[in-house]
Amino acid sequence: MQGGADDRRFMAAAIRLSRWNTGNTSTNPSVGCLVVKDRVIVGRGVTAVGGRPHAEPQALAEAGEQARGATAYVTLEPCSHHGKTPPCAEALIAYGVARVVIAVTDPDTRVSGRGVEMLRAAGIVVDTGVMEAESRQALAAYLTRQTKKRPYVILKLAVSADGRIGHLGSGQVAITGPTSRAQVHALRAEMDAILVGAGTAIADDPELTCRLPGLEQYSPNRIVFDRRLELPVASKLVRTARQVPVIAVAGEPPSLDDDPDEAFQARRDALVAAGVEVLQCDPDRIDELLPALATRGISSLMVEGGARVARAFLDAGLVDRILLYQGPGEIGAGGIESPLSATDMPSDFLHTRTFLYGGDRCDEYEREF
Ligand code: AOF
Ligand code: ZN
Repeated sequence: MQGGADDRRFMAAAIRLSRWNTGNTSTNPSVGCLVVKDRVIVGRGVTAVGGRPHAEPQALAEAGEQARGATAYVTLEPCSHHGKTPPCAEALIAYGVARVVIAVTDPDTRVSGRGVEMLRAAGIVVDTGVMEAESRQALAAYLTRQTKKRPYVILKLAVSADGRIGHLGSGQVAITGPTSRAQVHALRAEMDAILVGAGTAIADDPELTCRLPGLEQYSPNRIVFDRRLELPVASKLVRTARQVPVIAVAGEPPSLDDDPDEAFQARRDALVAAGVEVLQCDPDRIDELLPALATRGISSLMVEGGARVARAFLDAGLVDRILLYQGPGEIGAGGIESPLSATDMPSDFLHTRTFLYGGDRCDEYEREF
């Protein structure tokens, strides 16, 4: 483990600070920066909502003259490139910082090591790898998109006490209580996109937005696997498509023989006219869809339903974290079996945390990252 106790303590605080804007700086990561002088925090910065300004200039501005000779703790290597803002490494040099402690080096090809080089060339002491694992966790969406060219994927499932996730044809079933639901809405605000299958979208008519007061503007893009473009124009998703984007993932348009009335084209035109974006990509090719989403700037994706979609993501090995909510009630015969339970977790997932929300339980499982 790198760094002394003080370094780890301040880096832990910088990581906590970075979480403030997690999910709302995309495609930029939410980075935390603390400027520390004589063991006192004199400046704090977190990447602003929207991605700019970066963390360091904000922390330095707060520290002002006190930055001279101070130590800066940064959760990601300071940038060295002239992007939309000047390089943060230059700002650290200009303010006269004596030492920079970094958790994770930046895989962005415009940076990747050059930030550290710039600082060292200016005579600044640089230490890297302090609290690296914890910071990688906090930067998981950014790092996944940068290195795997796909979004970080969370699979969320809500399962009844008798192992079912809903009831065929009867719309939304309340499996978990209000505390869990509020927590899921808070998580939605941290995600760039949320995905459901057409079956769930049609049966449940969900809105998939974040409806917690004050967080509404952070609602994720909503994606529906809708091979035949059956999402009704009157659905809540389509009716709100101009406020919060909706992407319908359609399969190949049918040939004229299969679609003599050109009904598919008509449905496509109606959805597009209502503000829905139609993305043509075979819903069975998740391995092709995810890079296409990453190219559009989506770094994190929550898969919310239903059973088939969940199974497809699991089978493709394209899930990074599983949140398994369990409610106390039973659904009974005729309910849809959960595609997953605590006893049949894929072996590469580790049980990382348990949360108790009212009468519900939520178990988190993560793949080694
Ligand atoms: C930092 N501090 O707080 C963040 C950094 O588009 P630009 O010009 O804003 O650059 C985006 C890149 O900047 C991004 O890919 C990553 O390498 C870095 N993000 N760097 O020094 C920060 N958010
Ligand atoms: Zn920067």
